[in-house]
Amino acid sequence: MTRAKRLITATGLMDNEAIIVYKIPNLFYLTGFRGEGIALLSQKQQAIVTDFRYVEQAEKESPDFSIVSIEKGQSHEQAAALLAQAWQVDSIRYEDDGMTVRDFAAAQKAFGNARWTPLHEDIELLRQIKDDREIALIKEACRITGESFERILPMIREGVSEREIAIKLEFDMLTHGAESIAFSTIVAAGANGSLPHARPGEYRIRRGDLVTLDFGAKVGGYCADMTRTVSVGEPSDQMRHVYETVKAAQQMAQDAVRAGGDQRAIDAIARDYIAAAGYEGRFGHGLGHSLGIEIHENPRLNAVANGKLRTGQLITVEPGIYLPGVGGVRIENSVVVLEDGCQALTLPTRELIILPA
Ligand SMILES: [Mn+2]
Repeated sequence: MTRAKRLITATGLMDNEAIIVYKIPNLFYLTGFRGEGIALLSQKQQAIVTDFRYVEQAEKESPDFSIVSIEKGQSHEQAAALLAQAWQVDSIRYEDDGMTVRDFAAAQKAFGNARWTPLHEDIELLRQIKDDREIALIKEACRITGESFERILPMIREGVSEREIAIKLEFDMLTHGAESIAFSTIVAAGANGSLPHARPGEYRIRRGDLVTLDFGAKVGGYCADMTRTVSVGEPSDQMRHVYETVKAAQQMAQDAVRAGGDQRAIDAIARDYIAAAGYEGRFGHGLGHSLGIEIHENPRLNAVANGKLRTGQLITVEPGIYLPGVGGVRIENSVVVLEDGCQALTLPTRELIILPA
């Protein structure tokens, strides 16, 4: 069954209803189309409304859909409304978390008296469980990401700037099979390591610095996400202790990931361990998030999560400890949830790598 058909079944769509899709990640997921436009899906017919620039591409990428090109002066909403009329659809389900107020007003106007019902997260719920093809793409993205990390290690040494490392890392991923990078690369050295989302800057590495690298490749529209922290020269006893604490927390939490695993309880495993080691309050973000077409997807592993993991979900396990003015450590694997455990797609070692200064 196609993904569009699965969505139609999952939402119990009636004959007089259609789903309108604006969000680009949802459009790609449901249709395979990687351009811009909107989709209209009914029980019997499915179309993509786009413009001249993308018609040929849409025909290639989405052979199961009729492709409608807007005419001069016509809006996407007007073209979609004509389809709805032809399909005898008078009730529309829409992404209440994804349309702008302006799009919504334009659509309501174009569709006349149609009834509008929010989808909530019906499409995102389907996206949570990855199929074999999606897992293969994420696995490949993770493989490239891990190999790029290992290849650029020799250039991480005293005197090199965070920015230079980020550029080399991205260049390496892009020249080894990544179609693009999944998100802005983070490289944070020395005291900058206490900023979980530091932007790589002109700071030059000094002997004894820990360097945190958080980055990912994108392949076939799917993201990888990995973090490692390495030491340039011998780290201080304090940062070595921080590292070993994060490593153990990461391992324990990852070992607890399985179908049926409670999302909040898994977060608590890492959080409680870090607090008990003397770093209470120094792990100020959630343990993990899902990923796929987008770098941050549901489900999450955090202190307010409510739910249990399911087979086929992707999740990151990324505890950290951040000491303002001193530095930080984060270790992150992306894993696939299995019936009785999980499989890490991030392969490089989690042991502390001490590079020659
Ligand atoms: Mn992450």
